[in-house]
Amino acid sequence: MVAKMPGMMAGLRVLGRTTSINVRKVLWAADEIGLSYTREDWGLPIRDTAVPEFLALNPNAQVPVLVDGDFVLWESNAIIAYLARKHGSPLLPTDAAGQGTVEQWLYWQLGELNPQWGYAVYALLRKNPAYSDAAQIATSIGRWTTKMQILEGQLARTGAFACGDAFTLADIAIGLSVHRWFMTEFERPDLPHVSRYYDALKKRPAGAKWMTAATP
Ligand SMILES: N[C@@H](CCC(=O)N[C@@H](CS)C(=O)NCC(=O)O)C(=O)O
Repeated sequence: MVAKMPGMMAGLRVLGRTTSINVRKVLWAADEIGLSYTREDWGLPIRDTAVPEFLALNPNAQVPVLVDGDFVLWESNAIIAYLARKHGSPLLPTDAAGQGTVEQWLYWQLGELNPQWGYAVYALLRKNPAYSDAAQIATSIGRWTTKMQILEGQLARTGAFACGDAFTLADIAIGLSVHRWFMTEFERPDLPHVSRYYDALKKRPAGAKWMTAATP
């Protein structure tokens, strides 16, 4: 399937299924920046990425991949940073400290927060019977909760978004993670700042568009 959007720029291609949390980061960022793009469905179960045509673009066989003319980029957070930088978007501040803070939370989202939920999400959201070990579910939830409490503390400090008063790229990546937290059925501890943040992100048109149910 190829989705077309009106906008300022021609020739930008996003490869990846819309059910992927990492593809959604790119689509949300492109929408916030106001970019035109075509999207091509890749990724299981829709279209296998382990084929030479796709592997030539990303040897990891993973989505998303961005193709911007002759330039190819993979890794979702690198892609959204590239788009913001290329188009001079305030989603990525230009001062070193501001940019460093956004990147800190982007790295944290991929390297610290995301790895914790795997087992719990396969078990409780995807209902995959291969993930039915109660002890491993509990461990995953415990580690995930510890990271979400770190986010809760940060949001209590800023009173607004992940990096301060302004919405940035970090909120796209973390917002989709927070969406996953709320989509997964378990007894969540009350994290009022995370709840308030989730509500604020859903009020953004692009947030409401990409924080939708199906993220298998
Ligand atoms: N670190 C990579 C992870 C990419 C990733 O895990 N992609 C998953 C979808 S969220 C994937 O390609 N899975 C295989 C498939 O969909 O066929 C990124 O952030 O872009």
